[in-house]
Amino acid sequence: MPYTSILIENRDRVGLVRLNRPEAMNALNPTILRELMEALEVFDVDESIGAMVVAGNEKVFAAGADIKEMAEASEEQMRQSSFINSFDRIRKIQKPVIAAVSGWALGGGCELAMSCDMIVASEKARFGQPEITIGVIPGAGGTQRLTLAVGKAVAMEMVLNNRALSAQEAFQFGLVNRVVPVESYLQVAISLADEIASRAPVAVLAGKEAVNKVFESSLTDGLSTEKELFYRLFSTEDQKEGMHAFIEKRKPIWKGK
Ligand code: CO8
Repeated sequence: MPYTSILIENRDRVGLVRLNRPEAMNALNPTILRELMEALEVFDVDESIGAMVVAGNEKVFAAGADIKEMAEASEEQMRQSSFINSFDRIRKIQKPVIAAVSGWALGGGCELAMSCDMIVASEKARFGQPEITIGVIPGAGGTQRLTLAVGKAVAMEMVLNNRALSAQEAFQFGLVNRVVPVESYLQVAISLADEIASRAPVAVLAGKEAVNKVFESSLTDGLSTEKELFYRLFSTEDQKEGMHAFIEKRKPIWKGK
């Protein structure tokens, strides 16, 4: 089925997904979320793709869940809807996903950016959790991921009092990886993804898995997962190739196994 709310592109080894509901500030409804997750899942199993970028446009990354479609929902309808649960599908993506954010990343849009592995922000990016202004709270990880990223003090202000962060503040608080001019933010994100895609593929997946483990476990469990993944890499050809290439002072040729 052709997508109606996203645009996808292959840029060499990078799979690019652009949210495309400009008339609604890229508000997230069940269709756009389903298409986004499907596209990421297709790229995830595509051997020609090593990393992905999720972007909006210069003015808006995504202005959150679609308020117009959600306004009349009952508690039961929200519980039964696959909407928020489908958001979780991004956690199963194994390859790195970079959010390229310009303009507003609000509510579910901020949560989507934070669900990615890295964020490249344009100078015009603004991050916020304005749900309190419409009588709710974040429902797709905003209270958890935001607090882990920026700390309790800033997260409380954002969630309880609609404080939005400029790109520079988000950088200072450790929410984003880099802040670049609007003209280049998408290209910078694609180049970063491309660079990662050129690295040892099995080790890239292991690195992502190990870093993400920190959000789900005690230090003891996390260290043990990391060690296990580290040991397993010694059964890959790429580990031998990488280390031999270093010793032989040449560039490694990765096989992805
Ligand atoms: N939902 C539906 N429509 C929206 C949304 C939205 N979140 N945001 C903007 N739009 C629509 C506007 O209604 C408007 O439509 P129309 O032209 O028909 O009136 C159009 O987009 C353009 O918007 P504005 O005229 O408001 O544009 P501005 O440039 O003046 O303002 C803002 C841009 C600041 C982004 C503003 O639109 C705004 O504040 N939007 C709402 C932001 C918000 O409150 N987001 C939180 C939503 S709740 C949420 O995300 C909960 C997450 C729970 C889990 C999510 C899982 C995915």
